[in-house]
Amino acid sequence: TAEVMSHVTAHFGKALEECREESGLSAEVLEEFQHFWREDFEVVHRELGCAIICMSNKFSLLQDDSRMHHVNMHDYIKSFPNGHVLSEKLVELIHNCEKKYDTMTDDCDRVVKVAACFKVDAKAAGIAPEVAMIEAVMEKY
Ligand code: BOM
Repeated sequence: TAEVMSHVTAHFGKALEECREESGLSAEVLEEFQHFWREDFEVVHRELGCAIICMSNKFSLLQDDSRMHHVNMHDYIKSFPNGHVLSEKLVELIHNCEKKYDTMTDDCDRVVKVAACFKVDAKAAGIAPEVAMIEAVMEKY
């Protein structure tokens, strides 16, 4: 659900500042991670892909090939309030997007495509959070 997704985004987004330098993602492109979900934010920058890889690695959510670690992602989502209602759906959506871009060899380029696909599909599935929902739970993390 969008409510659970707001918690996940608030928590995951806290890792952005630790990853800014090594990813090269400027504040001009993305100031706060929750803006990822804004209607007018375009998920297109290679540096965002690099940042998502770096952030995911802080929580062991990726395998060595920079694809999602299914079990760890499942457990991570389940750790949030009502996470069990979202975990399977989220892993399915992300994996479906990974399959579409599997031939791309540059990890940062591929992951930003996967993230853009995930944003579209999460909206369609009704689990995309509003930025205001994320801001309401930011202080919990
Ligand atoms: O193949 C690489 C898999 C990358 C997984 C992350 C994709 C989605 C990242 C963008 C949105 C994040 C919002 C919340 C955190 C979800 C883990």
